[in-house]
Amino acid sequence: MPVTIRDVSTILTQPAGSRLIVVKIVTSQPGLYGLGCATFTQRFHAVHTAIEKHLKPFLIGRDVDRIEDIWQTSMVNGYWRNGPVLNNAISGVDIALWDIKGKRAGMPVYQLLGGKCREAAACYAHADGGDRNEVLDNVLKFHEQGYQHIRVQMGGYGGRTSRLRAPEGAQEGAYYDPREYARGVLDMIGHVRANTAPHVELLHDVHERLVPIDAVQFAKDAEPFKLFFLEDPLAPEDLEWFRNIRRQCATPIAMGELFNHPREWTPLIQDRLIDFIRMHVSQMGGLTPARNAAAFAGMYGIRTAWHGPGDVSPVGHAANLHLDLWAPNFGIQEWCRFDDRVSEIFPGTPEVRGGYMYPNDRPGLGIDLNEDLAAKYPCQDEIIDWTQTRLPDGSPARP
Ligand code: GCO
Ligand code: MG
Repeated sequence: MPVTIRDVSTILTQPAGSRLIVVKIVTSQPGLYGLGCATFTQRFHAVHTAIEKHLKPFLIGRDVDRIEDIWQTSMVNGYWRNGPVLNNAISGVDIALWDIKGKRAGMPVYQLLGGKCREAAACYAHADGGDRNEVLDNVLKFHEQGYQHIRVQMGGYGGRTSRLRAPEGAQEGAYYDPREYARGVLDMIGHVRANTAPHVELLHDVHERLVPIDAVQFAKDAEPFKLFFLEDPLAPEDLEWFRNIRRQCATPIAMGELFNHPREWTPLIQDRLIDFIRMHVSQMGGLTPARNAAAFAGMYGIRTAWHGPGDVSPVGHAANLHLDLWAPNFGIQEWCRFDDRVSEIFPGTPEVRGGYMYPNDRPGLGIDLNEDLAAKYPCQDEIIDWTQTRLPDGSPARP
């Protein structure tokens, strides 16, 4: 008698900044349930509706063991496939089914993927600052905490604009000056590099804030600083420009958090145009496609660096960790350091010690969810403003 899906529920909670979306699948076996991450923080209502109104009726009664069949049929059940909302909804189901399979097998999910290649996943921390000295201070602080890999930003993404030259009547928005950002950040990276030991690995996130040719120049200018990787130098809409970067410099490139379709990452992998795949696992549809992409990338000498910001739930970070412990081509893991309130809502949230993220080796993902506590922090509606980016002349820019 197969164990089947008895109920599918969506837990929406916002305990600290980001709105988090977790799917809970309750099975026909008393006490057996799984958790999955479906977090698309900017469109949480849409994901919630996709799960409750479209996936749940489709899933009730299905055999929990058939993860692949459920992933494939869920992806095409609405005929049109992929996209951030549907992928996140399916991811919540997919990751929950992997959690269930691990619990049924009495094994952590990394065992189901092929077992450990490492005891813990090396993580990178986020150092920022208003000027190059403040960034350097924060880099040194993180290094003292044991992080060997540190991302350096100066004024977040796109930097801070020192002077606005917008024309009369320009629209409101989050203004930045791409070329001022590039000049300032390259100076900061050079300063940090000159004042840290060579073994301190530096990373930087361009966050698609430069026009393509300036991104090529930025990667070339950054080459002497031997970055561990330069992230999102281009937007997904400019994928063909990766060839230009690769032809002109050896700065390692990471890309993927914005990807929602395999046709975005497969060409970059096949032509070895990037060095790290950085997809947001729930944006690509869950553990099933992430495992496939990691194995495919490994055949081309490309490593993993799964997206791991504050708008991935602790369940999503746990899924990242199981992939990280297994993948022979693991690169690095982004980590955002949840506060105690979040860890209280999600018992078993991965722990980072001395720059490494450790599993707890409980069956499944090894994480749980206190729904009563989560309910105390309902998701708040908000019109996102940081993505309303504009160039100095007031024209819209990708965030
Ligand atoms: C990163 C990402 C994030 C995104 C955020 C969008 O490298 O972690 O760029 O900071 O901007 O996840 O909601
Ligand atoms: Mg990024």
